Amino acid sequence: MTTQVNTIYENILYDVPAPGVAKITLNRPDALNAFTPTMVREITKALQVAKDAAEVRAVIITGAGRAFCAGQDLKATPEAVNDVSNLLKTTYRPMLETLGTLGKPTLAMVNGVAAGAGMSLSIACDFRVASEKAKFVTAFAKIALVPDSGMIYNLPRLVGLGRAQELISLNRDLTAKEALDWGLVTRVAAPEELEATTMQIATQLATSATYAFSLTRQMLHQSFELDLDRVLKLEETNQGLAGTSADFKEGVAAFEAKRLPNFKGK
Ligand code: T3D
Repeated sequence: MTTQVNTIYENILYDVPAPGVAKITLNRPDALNAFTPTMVREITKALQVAKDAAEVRAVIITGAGRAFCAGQDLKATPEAVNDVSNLLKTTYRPMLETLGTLGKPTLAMVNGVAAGAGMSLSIACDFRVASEKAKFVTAFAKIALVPDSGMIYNLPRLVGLGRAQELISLNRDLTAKEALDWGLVTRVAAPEELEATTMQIATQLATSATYAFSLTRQMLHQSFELDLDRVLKLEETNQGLAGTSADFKEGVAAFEAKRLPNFKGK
């Protein structure tokens, strides 16, 4: 049963389409869901709502209509033209920080083109499930900007430096199939199967050991900056935390009883 919770938003929809799974839909289909400052603030707010809701244990971000998101709205955002740096600091940064510290798995359901900061948002999620019709376009070089919204952090981590450079500087389209081959997306689905495929993965994540997931995610991201000694220390600390969780007890009990675990994310 879908629970609609979208009355306070102008540019997005927020609903809970299945137990434990929240969905944020960028909802300016006539503008390919291009970001306005209002939309970016609303995504941040909806992410915070999902973070605070104990029953939500996975979050999907997608776009209405034929696009995922065309990046910053280049036609309708006077705020952006005046002070790009301040726009990033006051709108995009809080969105990316909230996403990065959500403590719950995030999935971009990439239904169509993801360009500029729209691509950045998709690669800031933990997983990407792409429609066969989706494509990824960095877009920044074409308008003489540098990548933003975390693209410089996330893209080389996902595809390596050479491929990141190619995508950014040559600004070539990356099809869904290529994105799968490059490890940028987790799964590609036919357009009519995109929702079901994404929901299946989201539901699996929402019933998994979410607390261990959030510790693991944090460790994976930190691992690029740490030497082996510090990684081993981090493992000792976080395994200490995971090892005292209710989910760990449940996991071991389920193993011994040869049944499926019933994880609560704690
Ligand atoms: O202030 C700041 O700018 C700082 C923040 C920066 C963050 C960023 O995201 S910068 C990057 C901004 N995004 C872009 O540069 C992408 C521009 N769009 C495109 O490259 C292409 O439109 C797409 C690859 C996204 C899609 O191509 P396609 O062929 O599927 O569609 P189209 O025909 O190009 O576009 C359809 C319509 O959407 C068209 O309007 P029209 O002519 O039918 O009235 C097009 O102008 C409009 N549109 C597409 N992207 C944007 C947009 N309108 C406003 N802003 C857009 N970003």
